[in-house]
Amino acid sequence: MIKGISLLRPAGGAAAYERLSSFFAALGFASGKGWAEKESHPTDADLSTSTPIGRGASFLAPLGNLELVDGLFPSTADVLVEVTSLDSAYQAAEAWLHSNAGDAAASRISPIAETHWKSRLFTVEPEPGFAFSFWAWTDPVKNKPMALQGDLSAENMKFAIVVARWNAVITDRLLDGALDALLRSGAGRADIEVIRVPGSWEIPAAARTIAEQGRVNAIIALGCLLRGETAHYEAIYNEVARGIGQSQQETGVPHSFGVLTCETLEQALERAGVKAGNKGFEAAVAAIEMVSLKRKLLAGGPA
Ligand code: DLZ
Repeated sequence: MIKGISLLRPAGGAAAYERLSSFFAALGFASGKGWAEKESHPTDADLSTSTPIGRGASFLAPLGNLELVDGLFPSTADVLVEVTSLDSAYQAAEAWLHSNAGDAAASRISPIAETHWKSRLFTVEPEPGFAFSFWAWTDPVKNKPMALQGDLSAENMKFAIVVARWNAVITDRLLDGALDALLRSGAGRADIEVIRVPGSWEIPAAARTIAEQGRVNAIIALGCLLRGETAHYEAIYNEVARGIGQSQQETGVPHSFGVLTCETLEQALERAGVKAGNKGFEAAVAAIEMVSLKRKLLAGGPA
């Protein structure tokens, strides 16, 4: 199995080795392990003091490729470095040359130019005789796999919000957050049902009944369990989470999980809109996205 590819260049002396290493570090390459080979001195107690007879500085890129070219060559240099932002790479290369190449700086870097292969490129010579071409696609999403994902429009979707009355000071805020998300995403008021249940324990049963009726596209479960004040907290929490998950899997109706599990009331307040966002809002957004994604998946791809 091929594992990787290394392009080796003699740096032409220790000073050039150090300069080129500093250039690649400045351009954002991750450094690899490198190596240093020393002459063995059986009498030397500490080999680390002996001079290396050879050393390698390693610079890593996420992808490598050995490319043969026939005919028109795509660049000036034979090492091509693809980057995500060519302008940032250019700035870094210019700054490095400015500090390290003195008056020769301007002559060692070409302007950025369009290529004949839908990209932009510049060539830089950090050390005389060592030219590297940096490039990026003109179309930034070229060659990137497009993810299939749900949209965040709630138009033409129906939702049920099942909300526990226990710890209402929290769950009312979660409900406000969920309604805010749905309405601002285009859901109609008539397309949102709010179902109140006594406590979080009762959420799965109600959610299941609604899901089986098929009258909504998604269910948003909202509750708040406080560890400090809940006997058998773990048992209740596990059962609520399991029941909501099971209802989702067995009915095929997306259920989003907005049941807070906190140590204290203060912590719950933070997650209900005071400091750390509103989990009701987040659960509603997740529900919208999952309805949209489900529609796309069932349609066999992006709409
Ligand atoms: C009983 C109880 C306790 C102690 N704590 C909570 C809680 O922190 N959060 C919550 O949503 N519900 C709690 N409950 C109520 C149970 O969920 C359930 O409603 C009752 O046990 C009745 O079945």
